[in-house]
Amino acid sequence: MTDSTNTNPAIENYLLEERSFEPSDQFKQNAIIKDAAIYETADKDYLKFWEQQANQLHWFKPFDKVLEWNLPFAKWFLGGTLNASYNCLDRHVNNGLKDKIAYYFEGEPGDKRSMTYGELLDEVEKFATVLVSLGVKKGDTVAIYMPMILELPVAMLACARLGAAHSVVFGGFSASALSDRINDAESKVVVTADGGFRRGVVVPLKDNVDEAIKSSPVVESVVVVKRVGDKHPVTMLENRDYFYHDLMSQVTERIGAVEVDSENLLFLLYTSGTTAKPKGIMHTTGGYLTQVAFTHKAVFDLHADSDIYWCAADIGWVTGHSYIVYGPLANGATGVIYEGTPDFPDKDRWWSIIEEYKVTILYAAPTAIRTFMKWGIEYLKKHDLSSLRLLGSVGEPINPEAWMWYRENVGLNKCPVVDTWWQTETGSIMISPLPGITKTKPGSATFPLPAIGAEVVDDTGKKVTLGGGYLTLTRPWPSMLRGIYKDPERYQQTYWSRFDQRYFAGDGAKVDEEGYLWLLGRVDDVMNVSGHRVSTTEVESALVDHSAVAEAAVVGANDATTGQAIIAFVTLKSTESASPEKGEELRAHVAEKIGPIAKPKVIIFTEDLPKTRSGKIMRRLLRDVAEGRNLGDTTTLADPKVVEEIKQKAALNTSED
Ligand code: 7RM
Repeated sequence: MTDSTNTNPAIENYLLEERSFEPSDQFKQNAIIKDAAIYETADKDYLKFWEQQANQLHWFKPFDKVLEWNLPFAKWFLGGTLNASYNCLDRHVNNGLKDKIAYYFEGEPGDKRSMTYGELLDEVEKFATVLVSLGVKKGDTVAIYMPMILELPVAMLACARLGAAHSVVFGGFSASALSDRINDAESKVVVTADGGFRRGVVVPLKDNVDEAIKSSPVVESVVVVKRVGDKHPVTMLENRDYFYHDLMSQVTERIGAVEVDSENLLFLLYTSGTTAKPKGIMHTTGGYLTQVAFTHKAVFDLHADSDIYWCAADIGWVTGHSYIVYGPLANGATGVIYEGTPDFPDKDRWWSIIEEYKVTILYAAPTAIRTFMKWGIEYLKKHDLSSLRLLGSVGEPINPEAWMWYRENVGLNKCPVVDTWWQTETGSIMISPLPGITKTKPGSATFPLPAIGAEVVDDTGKKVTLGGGYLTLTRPWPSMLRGIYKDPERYQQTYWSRFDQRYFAGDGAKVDEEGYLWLLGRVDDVMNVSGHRVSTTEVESALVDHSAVAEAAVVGANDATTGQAIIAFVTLKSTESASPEKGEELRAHVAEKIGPIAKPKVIIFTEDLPKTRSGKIMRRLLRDVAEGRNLGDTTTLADPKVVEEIKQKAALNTSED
């Protein structure tokens, strides 16, 4: 944890931010939560608060105990039984919402589709039957590797319906990353598609699955949704590979929701940590659903009968799990799902979607906002964005400039902006304004939500009331991770050992005079590139996996658009020589091992890497070197000057140990 102080001037600037915005009277009057007393009430008895929220769900059997807490192991709503898919679907259909739209789908090529709650339930019941016919049962883990199409939430909910866990692997991950996740979770069934569309090009998902299975013998069956069809034919292996539509057309039986324990595993989601091996984050049913439903309603001020809600994340990340699938469906919302990128066919695609579906709530990442700033407001001006009434941000710190731009140009100065801090591990939003109550400041996620304990502490674990330190969580919360799959030791070690009795989030934060929290980014070896978590160690091990590489050190350098950019310092084996082509080859190798998101933006070849006496790579120094260079230059460099530069700096910095 050597990088606890952030020297990025852009971040220092936002701590001087003095603008603030009160919710408008009109927004306040109609807000779902308008009484600030909720903070006090929740604080007085946080278990009672969560009990009340849990009781908004449908339980087959009511729980008899709210929390059992053996730090760091939590169990919520003990003795209760429920089903997540029942809560998201059957409950609404039984309450007269059968014909309400659950999702509007917009494919990248422009194809459109919508699904009502009734139709979604029907599809999920059928697919649950299909999964049973493939041998899936309660306790199993199904891998899902799909584009952003409606069959993705269908597959997730069908697993939940059976009490089986899903393990969704982001469609941008490579065959090798997919294989690792399949093996760790021991998934016998993989649900995928022939391909997905990205900027008009087919992403060959099924081909990647075929490749992954070569090193994942555990896989017995593959279900393939036809998405791209003739544009990219796939090979189907007999008695292993089945087309989704063929299996679905044979279904006559419908599977009812299986009653599961509150603590039954709902899903695994792999996330990058500080080592090369991604962690399988475990989320269970009752607590997770309780908190995603509450936060989705409270933070986005969801009026389910009139709002059109669009979370522009990918379901392959936790934001999509919680705020495209489980939160919105548990609340009976109408959502939009868009398959592709914001610049296809042109840079106004998002604004045209907002205009077309009359989107009222938009949830997006700062990196997207900064990209739109770069593209210019002419793309927004072409469209009517007046339907919007609330804007959310997630995934990384949002600089005040981007926050203001979002508020002024997308929100037309009338929409509250909620900057929401949370993690794969927290399952749902933890720090955020309540839009009908909180005075916001551009760049601050403001305060912990009701019932949440969040504090900044110094190096020794002492609470900081003004100034900077480490973000910690002081109380258990219902949607907290229940552990790391098959590795309880690592769970304890990663999150609960740095500070006594506190969850260590891995983020730096500052508290201002009014108690507002300002998140400053990671303090560990995790980079945040366009809102995606990438581990430096993971990229390093992908690089050294290449036969030409002797050693590699990877750092995240500040980047005006993507937040951080991946910069790799590489020492080649003595028989190899550095060249732009070699750099390209290494970048391609990383994409193959992990996925395109992990590709270094720049590779700097050096003869040596600066190390401490104990042999640790001096990353902070490398980051300084990287940030001192013109990183706009994406061509790979073989530059002897860098070595000199590193050496000189190292001479001044030998104390970093
Ligand atoms: C939801 C998500 C988690 C990491 C987290 C932070 C960073 C997320 C914000 C943020 C500042 C925010 N899950 N982060 N939200 N930093 N302000 N509003 O992104 O597991 O993929 O990443 O993302 O560093 O630890 S995640």
